[in-house]
Amino acid sequence: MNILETSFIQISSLIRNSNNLKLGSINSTENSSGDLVKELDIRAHNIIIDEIHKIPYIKGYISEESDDITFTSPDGQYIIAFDPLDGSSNINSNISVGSIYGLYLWDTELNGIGEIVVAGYCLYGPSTTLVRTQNESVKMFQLNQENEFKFISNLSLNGKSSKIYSINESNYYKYKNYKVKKNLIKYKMNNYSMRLVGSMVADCHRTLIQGGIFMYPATSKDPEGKLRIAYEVMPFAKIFELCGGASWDGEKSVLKNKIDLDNIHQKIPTYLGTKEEIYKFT
Ligand code: AHM
Ligand code: MG
Repeated sequence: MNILETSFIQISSLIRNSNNLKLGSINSTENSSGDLVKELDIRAHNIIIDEIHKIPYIKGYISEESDDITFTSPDGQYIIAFDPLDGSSNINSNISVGSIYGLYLWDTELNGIGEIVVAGYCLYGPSTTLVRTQNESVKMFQLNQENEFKFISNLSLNGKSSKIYSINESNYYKYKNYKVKKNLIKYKMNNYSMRLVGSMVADCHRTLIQGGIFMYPATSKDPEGKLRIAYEVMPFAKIFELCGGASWDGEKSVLKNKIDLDNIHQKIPTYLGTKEEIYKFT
C-alpha cells in the first residue's frame, strides 16, 4: 500500500520552500498531549487528512493533532494513526523532522482497534526518505528530482552492532527504571557514543541504519514516558521487529499492547533497537 506518499511529497516541498521560522512558530495553545502546536504541525495534519478522506478502505483516523478519533468511511476496514509532524521543536532550526503512521485492522466484533498491519515513516532530512513495511520486509525509498520515491534498499538490523545509544540524558535523575541508569553507566564504561537529534524519526532512522538503541523511558515527570503508542511507538516497534531488532516497554514487546479507543493519545515507555541492546533491559 503506497499510503500517504502524496502527502509526504507535499510536506517535504512545504518544508524546503517555506520560511522555517514561520513554520516553527506557535500556532495555537496545546494539543491533547500538552505539546505546543506549531504552524507546520497543523499544515501537515491538514495535508494528510485530505488524502485520507479519499481512501475508501480507511474507516477513520487518529492524529496527534486531533482530540478524538474521526470516522471517515463507514465500510472501511482499517484505522490509520499518524503523527503528521514529529520533532516539532526542531522545525525552526532546520533540523530533520518526520511523519509517522500505523495502519490498524478495525475489529468489527469488539468494535475497536485491532493489530497493526502496516507501518511507515517519512524523514525530511538532507534528503526525503520513506521507510515502510511491505508484508514481512521493510523497504526504504528516496525522493528524487522528479518527485517520485525510488526504491533504495531493504532494511535489516541483523549483524549491526554499533555502540550507539540515543536518549535525552538530561532526564537522568528522573528515570524510574533502575536498569536505565545502570545501562547508561555501562555504555560510558564500554566506550559507546551518544547521539540525539531530538526528532524520534531521525533518531530511530539512524538506529535502523547503524544499529544501537533509542530510548524514551518513564520519568517522574512523565510516568508513561513522552511518546504516544498509537502513532509513534507501535509503528516503529513493528518496523524494528520486522528488521530483526526488538521493541520493549519496560515489561514486554511494545507489539503486545493494544490501542485503547478511549485513550488514543496514551503514552508508553519506549526502547527500540537491536536485539543485543534491548536484551540488556529484559
Ligand atoms: P512531537 O511529536 O510533538 O514532536 O514530540 C515527540 C518528540 C520526539 O520526536 C522526540 O523523541 C521527543 O519528542 C523529544 O522529547 P524531549 O524534548 O523531551 O527529549
Ligand atoms: Mg511525535
